[in-house]
Amino acid sequence: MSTKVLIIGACGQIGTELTTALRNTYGFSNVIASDIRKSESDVFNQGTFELLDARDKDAIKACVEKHKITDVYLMAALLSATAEKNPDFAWDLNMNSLFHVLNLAKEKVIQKVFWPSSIAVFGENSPKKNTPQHTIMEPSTVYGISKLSGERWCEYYHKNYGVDVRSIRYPGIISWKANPGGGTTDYAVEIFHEAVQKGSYTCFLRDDTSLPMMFMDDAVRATINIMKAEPESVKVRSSYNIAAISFTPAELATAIQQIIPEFAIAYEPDSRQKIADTWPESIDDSTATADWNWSHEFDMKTIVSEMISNLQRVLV
Ligand code: AKB
Repeated sequence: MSTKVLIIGACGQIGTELTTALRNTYGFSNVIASDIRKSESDVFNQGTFELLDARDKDAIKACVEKHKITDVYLMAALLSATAEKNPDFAWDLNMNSLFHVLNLAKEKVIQKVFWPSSIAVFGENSPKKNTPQHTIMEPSTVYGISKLSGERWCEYYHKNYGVDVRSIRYPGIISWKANPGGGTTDYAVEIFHEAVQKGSYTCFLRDDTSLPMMFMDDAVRATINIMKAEPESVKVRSSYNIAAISFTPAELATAIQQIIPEFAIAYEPDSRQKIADTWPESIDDSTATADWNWSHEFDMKTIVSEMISNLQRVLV
């Protein structure tokens, strides 16, 4: 059977670029983008788009049947900072959407599921540096708890019902095409916008807060590659650690100053600092490398120059 993709939550930061990459991989007519609202991005005027609430199983099923979908990428979620403000809604969205899609796969209505997890599954008792694939996981945020629970359910559905579900733990994702929303790592995108537009930025994390980060192109490639991997090489059915680089806001500011020397940064940590303090500084992704040949391509220097040159082109 040929691959026909539905992306749920396509208008978010990752979904927007994943939609383009999946269309390039499987063909325009084989990729359906959906979200609760259509964003202004041109990406969604170029192919089929459906309005879809990720919490509505009947609507997802109807959409899947209408378009003869084989693979679902479930990108809808409330991220770490927003989820703290609205725990009930975050739990409802993050968990029930996953159950709906896993159950459609269990019922053999769809063949394959991609569901993103996050470095937020780790907590203050996990090793901070080079956090291993398997370790203590005691998340203290609503988002982290929902992602760790989701991971356990993914593995359960795979082991008990044979569901082909695949997942990676995204670090903070840096991109210039669509904005992130509601995350703790969002500063690493905002900083570029303000550096280019205003020449200064007030960071909501402390200067020495080191977090794992990745350029969007690497994140999208990891997502497509794990979905294309042979089923037997995807040995971890909870979620894989993947990694690229780690830096602090101060290190990022210094790298930006190499290109924009007058750029100034100030620090006013807010409630997101408490979340960042419980997350890893760096991630060991050797299991993903061994199982499905994962490795990142973009380093700090390339990311900074890509971000600044593209934002100077589209914003100024
Ligand atoms: C967030 O900051 O909440 C997300 C994530 C790391 O999952 N970007």
